[in-house]
Amino acid sequence: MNPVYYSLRMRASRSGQHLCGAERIVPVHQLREVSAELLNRALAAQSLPDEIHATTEALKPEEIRRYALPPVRSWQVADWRAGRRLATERLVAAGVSPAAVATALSALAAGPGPDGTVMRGAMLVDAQSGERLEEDCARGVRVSRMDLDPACRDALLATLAAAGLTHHRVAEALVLAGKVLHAPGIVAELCWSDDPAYATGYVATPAAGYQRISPLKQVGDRRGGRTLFVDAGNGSLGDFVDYLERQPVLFTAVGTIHPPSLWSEPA
Ligand code: WAQ
Ligand code: MG
Repeated sequence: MNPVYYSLRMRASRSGQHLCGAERIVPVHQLREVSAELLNRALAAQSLPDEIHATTEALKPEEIRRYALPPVRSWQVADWRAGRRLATERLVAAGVSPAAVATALSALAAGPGPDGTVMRGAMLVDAQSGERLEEDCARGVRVSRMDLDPACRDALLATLAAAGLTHHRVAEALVLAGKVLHAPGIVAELCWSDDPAYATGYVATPAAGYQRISPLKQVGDRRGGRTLFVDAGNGSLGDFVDYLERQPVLFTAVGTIHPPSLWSEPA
C-alpha cells in the first residue's frame, strides 16, 4: 500500500509583511518533528513574527506525481549587475521578451509587492507582453505541495552536498523550480532571495534547467522575490495556478550537476 503523506505549509509575517515560509511533504511519523522545525524557522526569521500560519493536510497517494529534479548549472559573475545581464540573456534565450524581462527585473529590484514590500508568493508575468497577471500583488502565487520524496530525501540531499550544494536554500529552491518547470505554459522562472545575506539567485527554464547566478543582488538588500513567466496564450491561467498551488509533487532523483563556471560578458 502507498504510504499516506501530509503536506505541511508554514508562512510567517509581521505587521502584514511576509517574513518567511516553507513547504514540506512528510510521512505521519515525521509530522511532529518537521512541524517543530518549521515553527523554529518562523521564530528565527529576520524579526519576530506576529502571525504564523501552519497547515497540515493529508494527501491522496494516487494524486502525487513524481519527477526528477532539473539539471543544475552555476555561474560566477563579476557583480550583481553582470548577474542581471546574464539572467536577461538566459531568459531571452528561453523565449521571454526583453520587455517582460525588464518588467520583472525592475519589479523585483523595487520590491514587487505594494509600496516596495516583499510578496508572499510569486509574480506572474506574461512572457510576451510583460503584463503582470497575478490577482493579488501582495500574495502572488504560492507554489505549494512539493518536496524531495521522503523515501530518498537523505540520499538526494547527500548527492547535492557532495556536489557542493549544501545550503538548505539550494535544495528548497531546486524543488520549487523543479515543480514550476512542469507547469503547463511555463516559459521561465527568475528568483532571488529576500534574505539580505544571500545573493545567489537563479533562472530556471524547461530546456536549460536550474541556472544559479552568483551574485544576482547586492549583499544587504532586503528585497527579493520570484517571477513566473507564462505563455498566457497556451492553456488557461486558472489551470496553471491550480497546478502550482495544489498538485502534490515529489522528487525522486537529482539531475546532472555541472561544475561551477565563470561567466565573462561578451565584448
Ligand atoms: N511560492 C512562490 N513564491 C515564493 C515561495 C513559494 N512557495 N516561497 C518564497 N517565494 C517568493 C517570496 O516572494 C519570497 O520573498 C521570495 O520568493 C524569495 O524567497 O541555488 O531562498 O525563500 O543558491 O528567500 C535561490 C538560490 C534562493 C538558491 C531563493 O528564496 C541557490 C530563496 P526565499
Ligand atoms: Mg526569504
